[in-house]
Amino acid sequence: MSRPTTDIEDRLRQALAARAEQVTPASLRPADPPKVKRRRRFIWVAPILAAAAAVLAILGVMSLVDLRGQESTPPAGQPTIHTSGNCEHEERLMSRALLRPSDFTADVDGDGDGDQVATATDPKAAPACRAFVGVRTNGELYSTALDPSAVPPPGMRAQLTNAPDLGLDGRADLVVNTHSMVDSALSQIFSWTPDGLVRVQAPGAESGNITVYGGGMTAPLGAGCTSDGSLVTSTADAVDQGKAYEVTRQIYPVTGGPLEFGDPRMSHDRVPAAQLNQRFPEFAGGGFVPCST
Ligand SMILES: [Ca+2]
Ligand SMILES: [Ca+2]
Repeated sequence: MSRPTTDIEDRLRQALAARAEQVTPASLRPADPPKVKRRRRFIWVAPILAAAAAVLAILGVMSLVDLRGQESTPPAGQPTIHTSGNCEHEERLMSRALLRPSDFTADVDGDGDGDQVATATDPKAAPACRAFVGVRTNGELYSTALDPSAVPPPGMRAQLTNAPDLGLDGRADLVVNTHSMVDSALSQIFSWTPDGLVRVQAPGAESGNITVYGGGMTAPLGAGCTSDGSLVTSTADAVDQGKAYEVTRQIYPVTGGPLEFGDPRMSHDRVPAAQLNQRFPEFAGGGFVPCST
């Protein structure tokens, strides 16, 4: 039993039937499946991303090359410098001191050629980094810090004063006046090793520093060397109301490297005051002449 239709339904059915009769195989579209039309932005994004990746890769390689260069390659023409490694300004100060023209040369490493030697002072640094001594040899720079037990006070500078060959091993040793005393040349001694300069403890002094000359008129001090390369340290006491001096000399032979001193040979003399500096030139600052070249 079918449901009765309305007039509107009958008229719609008739209209659709009439439209269906107009459809032929030629009017139908090809029976291709529907296609999804992709958005074009994906077509452009891929090359952009690829190009960006390539640029980043190139920059990355360039960056690595640059960083490696800073780590391993010193500036062109700049010699390698070996420092004590503990002081902020040592490398800069000593590079400048050793690369500028200087008249002070000595064969520090004993290869027969003179080496440029220099000192530098960092007046604002703590005592451990206050002053340095260095040598330029075989195209490289070697620096080390003065011991903090005696360093230049504000306004003063370390000064290289002598380069005697203690031990007569062909290697000049360096005597550096710290200028830490007003009336005395309180100095430190440095000697060459395969690793560079090292400070040598001077014998007979608790601090390891040595007074090259000074001490005043009543109790002068002096240091020097003998013609066979032994170290000399001398003291004198004024006697006879200043007309004469009692002089005690201690002569330390070098018994090993870099500078190892043996037991001293001691001597005592009494000399007229007027003959003190002539007989014992160490009291006048000329004591290292006998073993210097
Ligand atoms: Ca040399
Ligand atoms: Ca020597």
